[in-house]
Amino acid sequence: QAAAVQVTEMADVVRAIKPREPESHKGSFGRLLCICGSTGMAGAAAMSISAALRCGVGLVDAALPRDIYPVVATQAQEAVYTLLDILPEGKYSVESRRSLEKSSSLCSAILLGCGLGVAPHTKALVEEVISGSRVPVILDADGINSILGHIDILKTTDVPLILTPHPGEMSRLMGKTVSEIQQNRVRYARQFAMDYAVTLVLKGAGTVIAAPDGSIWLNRTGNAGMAKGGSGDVLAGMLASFTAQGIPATAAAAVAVYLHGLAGDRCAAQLSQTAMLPTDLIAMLPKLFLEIG
Ligand code: NPW
Ligand code: AMP
Ligand code: MG
Repeated sequence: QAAAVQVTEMADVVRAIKPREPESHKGSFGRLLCICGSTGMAGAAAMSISAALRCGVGLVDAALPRDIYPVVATQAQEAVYTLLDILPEGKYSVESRRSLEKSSSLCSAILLGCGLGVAPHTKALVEEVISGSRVPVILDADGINSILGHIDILKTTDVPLILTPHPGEMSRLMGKTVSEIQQNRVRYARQFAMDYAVTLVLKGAGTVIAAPDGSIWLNRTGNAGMAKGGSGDVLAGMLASFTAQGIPATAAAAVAVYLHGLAGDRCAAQLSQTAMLPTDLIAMLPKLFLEIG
């Protein structure tokens, strides 16, 4: 029997997003740990954190290298920060590891990988987080690049995992060419999701979301104005925010991808596909949430 294929609609978004009860407090909306950013890629951290904040999460705790903290914290003032120091021998300091453990023990979801780089110390951290997390993990960008060659690490955990590869990342994950992936997007997304029991978000025009049970969500929002560095970091932050708030993995992915694309369509109408920027997607989110009510 063929697994279900559905197109995400606004009604799915409205159903999934938790109303903010009058008596609620920041603890009611989850705590997201973002392990993102590296020297030279502060922007990926800033965009993912800002996007997460604009999607309603109660608190973002961002763990990042000390040298990029000033610029990121200026962009995202609402987050709290866990500063990481790397020792000359290429390992995190003992204090950094302790702080990371504390942050991990408090959070309700972890976003891992936007602009993280693929140095040995970050690769080792990615493995540890995947195997040791007690909360859902969203693996994007260098989080995905860090597990190439030992993808079976995904099978070492029972917590929900969500991977968000673009076609280039998917081709590396599956050992197929980009054109093979692009010609069989649903098939490869479903195969990977079922083989590794993860939610797989295969990005690009017509993003495909595959659930561990093989069911598929197709997305129809979005446009080529989003084909710019940083768009994926915004999506990852949005998805992680919804996951941290308790929306189940595959629904969170469908909702985030739909709203990310819708923000893109509104930006294109107001700013042009040529001039719109990934940060404009974040700035558009409040208008979308006003419409959702
Ligand atoms: P090409 O060039 O088309 O032949 P990478 P990345 C290939 C961070 N960022 N869509 C493509 O081949 C990210 O978070 C930081 C996309 C190319 O070789 C990551 O940590 C920013 N790619 C890190 O940079 C803003 C496709 O894939 C390769 C493709 C690296 O991420 C930018 C690109 O993938 C960025 O988000 C397709 N449809 N088809 C910041 N401001 O801090 C083929 N490719 O090498 O993983 O690079 O995505 O930029
Ligand atoms: P990344 O390559 O990680 O920065 O992610 C790019 C983001 O922009 C993904 O969410 C893509 O689905 C989206 N995107 C890029 N190009 C297009 C396009 N032509 N149409 C729709 N969405 C796109
Ligand atoms: Mg990306």
